[in-house]
Amino acid sequence: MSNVGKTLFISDLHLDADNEAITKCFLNYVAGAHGCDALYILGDFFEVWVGDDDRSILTDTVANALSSLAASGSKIYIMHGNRDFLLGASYAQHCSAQLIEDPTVIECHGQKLALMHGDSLCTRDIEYMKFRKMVRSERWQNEFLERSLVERHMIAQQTRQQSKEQSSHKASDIMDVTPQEVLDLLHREQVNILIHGHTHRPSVHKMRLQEPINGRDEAIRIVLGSWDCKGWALEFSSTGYELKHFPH
Ligand SMILES: [Mn+2]
Repeated sequence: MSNVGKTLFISDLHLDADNEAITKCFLNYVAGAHGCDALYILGDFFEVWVGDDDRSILTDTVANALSSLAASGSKIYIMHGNRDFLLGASYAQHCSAQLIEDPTVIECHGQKLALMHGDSLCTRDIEYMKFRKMVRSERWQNEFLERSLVERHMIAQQTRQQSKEQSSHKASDIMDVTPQEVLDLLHREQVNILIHGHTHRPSVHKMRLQEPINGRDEAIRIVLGSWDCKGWALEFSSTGYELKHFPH
């Protein structure tokens, strides 16, 4: 089946050398995606990223798979997530991909789509928002990247551990997007469709708008799934969209 005319969206694969099943699932997925118009990877592609200089069999295998997708004529875009925000231009180039900002608005089959990772919408998690602000600052990142790889891995490990412990105490609505943030984003960007990941709650949410956007009183928020026990992808084509999942 031809993939021409398809634009694909995935996120939250959390690729990790210790989880071969997900890597295999991803490699299969990419092999089956050859010829698509574009593949958008909306953050948390890798479970951890401490710098582009931390090369491994995993990072090379993934980059080669994406480069061969690019060679099939597909465009590839990568957005940062809260785990791989240090993924740099050099690795993106290795993947024949382009880094994109969060949020990014694209046009796809005549529809305007806003793309995000999703963590910036979870504003009720005040602790996390503070942490995000810190680690997204150029100063923090430069200081971090100057450390040795061993040190960087140690810090990343500690951070993940802390975040796991904190998350277990947080109410589940705190860990989800703030509805008002979603509305603000849609109005600010003047789009009726938002696609994001991060929350690991795959779904299609239809919303009624009190104030219309582009003359329409409806908006859609599509949440991608994490690849922990299934793979998830959103396919957009001229006939519409479909949020798909498939076994590892
Ligand atoms: Mn995330």
